[in-house]
Amino acid sequence: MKIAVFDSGIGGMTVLHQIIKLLPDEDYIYYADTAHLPYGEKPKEVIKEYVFQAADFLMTHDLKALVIACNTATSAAIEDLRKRCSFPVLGIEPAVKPAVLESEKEKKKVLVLATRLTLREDKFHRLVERVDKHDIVDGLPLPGLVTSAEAFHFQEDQIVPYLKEQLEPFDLNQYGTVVLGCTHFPFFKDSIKKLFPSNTEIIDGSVGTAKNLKRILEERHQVGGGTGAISFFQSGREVDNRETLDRYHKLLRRLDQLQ
Ligand code: DGN
Repeated sequence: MKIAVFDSGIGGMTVLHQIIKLLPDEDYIYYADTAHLPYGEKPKEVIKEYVFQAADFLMTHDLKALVIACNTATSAAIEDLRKRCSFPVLGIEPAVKPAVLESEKEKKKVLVLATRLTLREDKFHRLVERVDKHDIVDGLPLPGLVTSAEAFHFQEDQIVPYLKEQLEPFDLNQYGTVVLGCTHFPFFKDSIKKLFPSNTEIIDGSVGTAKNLKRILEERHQVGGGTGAISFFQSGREVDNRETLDRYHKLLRRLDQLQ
């Protein structure tokens, strides 16, 4: 049985990377819905349809769990998706709670970086309402980072000018924590970190999702039994192009260096 990890593109790799660290003896499917990328600026109902299509394809494989490694897709589709699946379906959402707890201690604010859809959806507003009692959470969409990641443009000299422009209206000294609420963003953690005061903490939710997955599989006595192999799919087709596969493996190695 396999664990499937899904995203619109390469962002979910940041989650896959955390999962592999905790669960190395599994077989993985990484599914990128590249035909419909990017998700973040599209209507919720459209995203839902894309996620259902991908899940229908993934269900033809023998899955022990499906991880929606995309905040946008989780926000748009996870509740309905769970009703369609007979195995555990895990999602990811911006790590607002730990960020608020951390920032409150220092009388500082929280900045959530995510897609427009994630920031606009009820799921996010309900989460903020639950934990943000002093109105300290701000949000900022950064669609340019998704575009850059998908073009494999990670160089600081390309990213920092964009980030500076987007962060211009904000007083960066007031933030104690910055939440990476899009799975594409951890690729840019170093560039983001440099723009904030040195004691600002950068938080991302992928570790939480990986830990949850491990706990659920342990409870179901389903840990292990694999070889650590990953098969990659793009919108329903297995990737067999050597160059693309090399790029994907290189990305996972890049993440080893980042964290
Ligand atoms: N990686 C996705 C997320 O976490 O929201 C979104 C990327 C996109 O398709 N815009």
